[in-house]
Amino acid sequence: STTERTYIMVKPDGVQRGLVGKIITRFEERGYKIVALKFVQPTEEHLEKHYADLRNKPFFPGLIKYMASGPVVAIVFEGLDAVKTGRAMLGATNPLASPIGSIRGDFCLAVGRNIIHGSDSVESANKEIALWFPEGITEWKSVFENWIYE
Ligand code: DAT
Ligand code: MG
Repeated sequence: STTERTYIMVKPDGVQRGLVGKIITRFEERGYKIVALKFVQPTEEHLEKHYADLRNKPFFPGLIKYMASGPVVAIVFEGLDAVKTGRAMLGATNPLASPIGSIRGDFCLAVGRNIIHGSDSVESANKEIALWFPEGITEWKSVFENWIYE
């Protein structure tokens, strides 16, 4: 549906490297609409909730440390097929396996410094949006809607 939502986050390395604008631009240019956005320094406790499914992985402690190492940009994008298309726009988890033209395929090299997060299913998107935006999102109507959708 055209109101599907995904949780996208520019990770600390993406912020430090000044890639926030480029990343947001890609989603805006594709036709996705921002419905929530904030700049935050996440706590380790909050990130452990975000990555709860990975808690038993050997890379989990390093992942939490990296993700807490600086501020992130938390964003909710809304639009047709936002979750699946968002994942395609990110590329693969490992940047070296990501197609040229994808965000990870164009801007990074190491799996542990892959600059961006994107929800992997509608169910996890809903969980992640509730975790990062307990205050809720802001619905609005874009004047371009009839030019982006039939
Ligand atoms: P994704 O971010 O593509 O959804 P994921 O949810 O499986 O991938 O893992 C979350 C993050 O954890 C990923 O972006 C980078 C890190 N990670 C995943 N697999 C890893 C590995 N084998 N070694 C180091 N870090 C890894
Ligand atoms: Mg994931």
